[in-house]
Amino acid sequence: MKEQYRLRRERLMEEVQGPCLVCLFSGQAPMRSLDEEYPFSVDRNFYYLTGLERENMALVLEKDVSGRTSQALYIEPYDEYLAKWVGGRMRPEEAGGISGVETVLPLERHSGSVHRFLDRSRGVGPVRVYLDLWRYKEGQADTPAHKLADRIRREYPYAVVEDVSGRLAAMRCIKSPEELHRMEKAQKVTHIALEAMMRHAYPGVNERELEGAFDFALMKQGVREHAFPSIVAGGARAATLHYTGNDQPVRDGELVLVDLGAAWDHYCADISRTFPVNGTFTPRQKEIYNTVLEAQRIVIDRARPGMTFRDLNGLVKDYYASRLEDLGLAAGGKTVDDYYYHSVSHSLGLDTHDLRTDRQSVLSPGMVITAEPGLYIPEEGIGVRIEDDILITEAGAVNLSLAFPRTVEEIEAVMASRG
Ligand SMILES: [Mn+2]
Repeated sequence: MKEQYRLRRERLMEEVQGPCLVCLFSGQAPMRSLDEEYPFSVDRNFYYLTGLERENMALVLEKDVSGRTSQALYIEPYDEYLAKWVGGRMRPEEAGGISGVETVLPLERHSGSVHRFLDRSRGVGPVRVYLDLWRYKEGQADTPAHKLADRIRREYPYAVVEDVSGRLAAMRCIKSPEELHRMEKAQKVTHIALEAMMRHAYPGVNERELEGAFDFALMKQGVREHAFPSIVAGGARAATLHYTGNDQPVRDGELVLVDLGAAWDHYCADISRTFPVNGTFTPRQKEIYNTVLEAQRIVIDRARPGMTFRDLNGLVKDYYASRLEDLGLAAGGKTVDDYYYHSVSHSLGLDTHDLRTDRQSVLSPGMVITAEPGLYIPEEGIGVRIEDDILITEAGAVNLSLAFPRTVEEIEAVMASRG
């Protein structure tokens, strides 16, 4: 993997305009209460370029006036005392070994090295500092990158601060064979755990217990990392898209909608399945289920490079529109939007909602996206979503989730194998 990280850094340095610095930070766990922290989760762009997943590290890539590049990692010093409490910090040779960055320096020298570069570049013409300045929402807390951006704008007015997050998103969008391998591992462990959960279902089971059955089956495989908090929603609760209460009993005759996924080396699986808690679909449930399944089949069959996310969603909406009357859902002027109110795909990778794709984003070979149509009829206590993860290739989509039970017959067969 070391070679991969090195190539990614080199590619990024080819794309940015010199003389410049690119600075990325691994991040820090926020404090939770008193002396406790939230679990640490590494900055995904930092991880993508280094393979390192420790707190308080910084990566600096430099391109000088003549176009020569150099790289350095800044890490906290190894601490024998801390090692006895929480395990040792990484030693420089270890960090260098994983990332392939040869120069590893103490973190306290980071600020000085940024200063030296900017000071040297005074008067040579435009000099740039590239930082990850992505913010999801207004008022979001400043990251070390935002703080550094403010400082540079204040103290080095001749330097131009640029946001590098878009370039990294474009790179991360296209998966390498090594990344796909990790995504396949995430699919595999998720598949095993999902079937274990389905076999654990019985009328009256609490959603929480099903969530636990999934988690237990993951941990049995040595996996603890989830792509996102599991959704386990019985009956009408399935109509709440991001329901995570997971604490109600599922009654006999109801469907359970689950949306969950493990992560393998931070690469995510994102799967939804809907199954009858008692093991057998009613005719009406089957009718709705098969409509969603057909919508998914159409999306997976037709997805190919050049299409947009909006095109994919259009396929689902057109198909549903043609079925609404037959399903008895057109009464009272109701439309598809009353029963289907999310979109069918998002990109997937190191993050569950991997990149800032919008409806106009175009599919390219090497992208991994979800295919997840749903239909939600709360007045009938029915919510169905079927979600697989697909790889876009020149020849069309490859379903990475092919092994999961998908049809009514396959799902009933898994349920029938309960002990
Ligand atoms: Mn999804």
